[in-house]
Amino acid sequence: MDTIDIIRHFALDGKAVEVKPLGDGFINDTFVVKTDGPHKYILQRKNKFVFPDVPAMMDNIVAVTTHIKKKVQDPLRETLTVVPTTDGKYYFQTPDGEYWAVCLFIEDTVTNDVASTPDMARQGGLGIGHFQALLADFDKPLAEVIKGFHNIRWRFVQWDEALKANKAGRIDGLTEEIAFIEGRRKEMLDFWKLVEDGVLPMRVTHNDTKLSNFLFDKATGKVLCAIDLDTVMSSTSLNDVGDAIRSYANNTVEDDPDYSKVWIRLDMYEAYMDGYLSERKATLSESEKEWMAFAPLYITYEQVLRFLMDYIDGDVYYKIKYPEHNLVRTRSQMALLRSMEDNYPEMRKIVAELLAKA
Ligand code: GN1
Ligand code: MG
Repeated sequence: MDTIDIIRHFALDGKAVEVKPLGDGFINDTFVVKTDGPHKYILQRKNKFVFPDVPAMMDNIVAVTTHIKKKVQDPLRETLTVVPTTDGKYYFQTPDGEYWAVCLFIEDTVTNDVASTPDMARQGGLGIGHFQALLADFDKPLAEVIKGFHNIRWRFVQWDEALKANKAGRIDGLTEEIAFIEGRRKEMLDFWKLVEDGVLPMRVTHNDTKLSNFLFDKATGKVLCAIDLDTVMSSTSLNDVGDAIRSYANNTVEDDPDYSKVWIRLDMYEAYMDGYLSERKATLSESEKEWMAFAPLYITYEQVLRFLMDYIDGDVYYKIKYPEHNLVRTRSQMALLRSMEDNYPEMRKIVAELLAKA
């Protein structure tokens, strides 16, 4: 089915006149829809390989955005608005089994791939801090849309299987990368055990907090809202911080093939944490404060594992732009993790100082 035929199944205000591809997400296919009415819309084909239960995922998104809308001044701009189909569902399924969903296009906004200034990083910290704060009293159960998404114990189950299967026959050339993963296995499992044991609390989290998943207001440069709510689930709020730092505080893009350009910028880290903690400081537990600085190391490690595992599996999960893309992503994120490890004492100090600040 053509995208223009698909969009006709949604309850738009006006008639769709043009559907054009937008951006280059790794997971879904995204289009912007022009109409003869007052709004533009975002049409997405949701990746059913990544999201095995799209209806449950859409229910999560509607529940969370409905909650946020009750609390903000401008409910059409400060969170996503899911647009139902003409028969009242939050997705449309084509005869070939693909799932499509629509939300309002939020005008006069920009997204960024790399934080260009510490103030942008501070805005990002405010953005996710605010998102988590708005959802602090959300008490409905959320579906686990991707099993064990940021659960490293589950990732190791997948990893061990991937190594054993060696589907793409690539393992022989990966001695250094595999040793990198294995050498840190215990440290990462020890961290995750804190979540499993309830030492670190479960909260509503976004789970994909890279910079490009936030809209910034074009006029003010201030963060407006979190988008890409596909992975909203219960997890530790630390993961949202960790994943954000992985993108905001990287000196370059996540797949830069020039690894000498990859390092963690502490000015960006400090600014991000300043924004985040200003929203969340009062409600964080002692254990969350204690482990806050470790979060970027954990998530960057997980990302190394996921990119490398996909390379080993033959590039089945992430979209790639060239044959070695997943390996370059792996190595680039390895360089980032090394830089975080070198700077970990400094990161702890920054968090402690910000927490001590009135
Ligand atoms: C994917 O959906 P997108 O492209 O924003 C991935 C994230 C990774 C990210 C790496 C559902 O994010 O977990 O961190 O790529 N999302 C999913 O850029 O796997
Ligand atoms: Mg995403």
